[in-house]
Amino acid sequence: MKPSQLEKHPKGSQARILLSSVFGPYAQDDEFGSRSINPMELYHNQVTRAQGSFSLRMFHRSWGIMMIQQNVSAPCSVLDFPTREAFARELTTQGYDVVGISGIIVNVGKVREMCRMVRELSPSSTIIVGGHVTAIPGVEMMIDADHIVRGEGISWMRRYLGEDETAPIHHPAIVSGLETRIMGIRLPNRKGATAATIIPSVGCPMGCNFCTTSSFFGGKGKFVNFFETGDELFDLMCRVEKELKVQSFFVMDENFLLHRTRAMRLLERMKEAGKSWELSVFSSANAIRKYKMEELVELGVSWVWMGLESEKSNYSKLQGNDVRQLTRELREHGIRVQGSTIVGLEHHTPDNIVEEIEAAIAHGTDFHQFMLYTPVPGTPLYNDMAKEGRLLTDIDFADIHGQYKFNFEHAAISRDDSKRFLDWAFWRDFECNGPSLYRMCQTMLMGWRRYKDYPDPRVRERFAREMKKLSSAYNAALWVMEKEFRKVNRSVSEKIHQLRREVEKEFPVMARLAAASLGPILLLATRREERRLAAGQTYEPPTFIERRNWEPLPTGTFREQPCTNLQPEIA
Ligand code: B12
Ligand code: SF4
Repeated sequence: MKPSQLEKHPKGSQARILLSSVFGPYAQDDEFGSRSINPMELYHNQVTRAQGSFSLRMFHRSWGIMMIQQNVSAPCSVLDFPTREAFARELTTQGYDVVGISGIIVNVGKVREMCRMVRELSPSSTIIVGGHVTAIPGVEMMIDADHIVRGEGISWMRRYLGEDETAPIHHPAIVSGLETRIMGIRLPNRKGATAATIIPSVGCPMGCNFCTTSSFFGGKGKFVNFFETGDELFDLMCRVEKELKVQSFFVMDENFLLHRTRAMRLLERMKEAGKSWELSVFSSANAIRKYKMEELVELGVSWVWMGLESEKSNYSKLQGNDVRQLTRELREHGIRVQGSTIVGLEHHTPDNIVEEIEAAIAHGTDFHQFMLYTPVPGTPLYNDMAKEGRLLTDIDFADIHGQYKFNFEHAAISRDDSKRFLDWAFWRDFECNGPSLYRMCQTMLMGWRRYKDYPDPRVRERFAREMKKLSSAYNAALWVMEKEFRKVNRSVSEKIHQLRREVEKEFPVMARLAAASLGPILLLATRREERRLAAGQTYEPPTFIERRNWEPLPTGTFREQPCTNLQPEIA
């Protein structure tokens, strides 16, 4: 929806804006749509959730609203991961003209409640709702908002404030992950220790029919580029490198490697400037195949998230590729692979699904995401299923996210069984392949052995950096995993032992010392974490408030109101 002249805010760039994500706590079952199965975590939510204390735990900020804040000249606050109380306090103390709420489909109950709170606590504010939640057909009837913004939000907000929507995009310096935790140890939030997030574009032109990000930003053939060229990206990365003291970047682009000209220009610039950066990217297998392994390695690609859909499905990105071979090759070149497998495709039956999951697991990726085949509102798949009358109509939107049960009538698999197969897939991957941390160590060692004498010093430097971790803390972790995994799968424990020996062969003093001194401490922390998790421990992100172009209200202009009603009105 484009705001017309009439829809521009009367105060333009003088309007005081609040942009908020939905409120927590998240990892619990509640009436607003929080679900314990759906914590505000990437890995523990959908990748390593069966890995117990070895699961990688961390939070990611709400980048969409951070991007919007950075690209308007109006005074603007971002409130991330608020409690309801923090949201109410902000509404009653800062005199906002505009309140923007960002959510995805599972959050619709919270968005509704936040709109209700704004109407009550800040009645003169205009309410704007954006993000994937707006893809729900008929969302206008579910929430009380003044504007519902579908698709890209920076240009919409600029138009709404009467600003230049074609102005270049300013990318904030974003620390990718927060409060990282593994094996019972919370890693310090040290400057430079975590990658920076870079968002070159949104959407994906491939247009797979189930893909919500592709359809949200225009569907097949369409996407929105924030940074068109490798030069622009390079300049941005240099700035962020300086600001955050990072050499590692999480490139948040659904199919980064698809844009080969941009990626190759970035590589040229990196070479000229001697940048030994590492990049974590999302890419389809077809796009990866457009590069030689050495090109990927020189570009710094050290982690790739790639779909592994069944060879029997007809998602075109895999055709002609032997993805298992590709995975092996990537790992042999030191590139960690995060596979993504859809469980419950149309051709799956109780008779073939186990075999299909086993085939996915046999790729031997470092990480493995499993997701249920899910018609998500707004996608072509959803529309097709609706036409066929196969959508289950009594499913709460909070449960439509692919990590619980089917939201449609599957030809051969029941709803309850969909959950059983999904849970089993996560468990089976863990049981057969071991903790992801161990698999990462394997890949790192392969990369180091292959590239430690590589002619390009940038590449040697990158692998040497990884070895610092592998020869110290990670080797101690291997010692613990070897011990703890004996009770899960003896043969994997043996393999971890072998790997540890290999690491100790490469770094005899350092690695042995680390295992002997750090290992026992890590073992205690791991066991304590296991007990905590068994007792129901969950983790929540901290609340952030960040203000830009901000001027506090002159005293007396805005009277603080008490937050009268935090009691929800549940529809
Ligand atoms: C980072 C991320 C997360 C982070 C959390 C982020 C957060 N703080 O909320 C983590 C890892 C925790 C996470 C969790 C989940 N996520 Co998530 N996540 C993403 C991811 C990878 C990137 C989001 C992003 O920053 N994109 C880049 C920014 C620039 O785009 P954007 O957020 O869409 O914002 C733009 C517009 O939407 C719009 N906009 C957004 N907000 C607003 C607000 C206003 C006022 C306006 C005007 C405009 C506007 O403007 C922005 C700029 O153009 C996306 C995939 C993707 N590529 O987008 C999935 C995605 C958003 N997640 C998704 C899902 C389903 C989940 C989970 C349910 C897990 C799961 N089962 O998959 C959980 C839910 C967590 C919860 N309890 O709420 C889906 C949403 C599907 C849908 N249609 O609702 C996505 C699209 C992935 C996918 N393809 O399935 N996620
Ligand atoms: S290739 Fe991946 S990101 Fe692109 S449309 Fe298909 S599923 Fe979505």
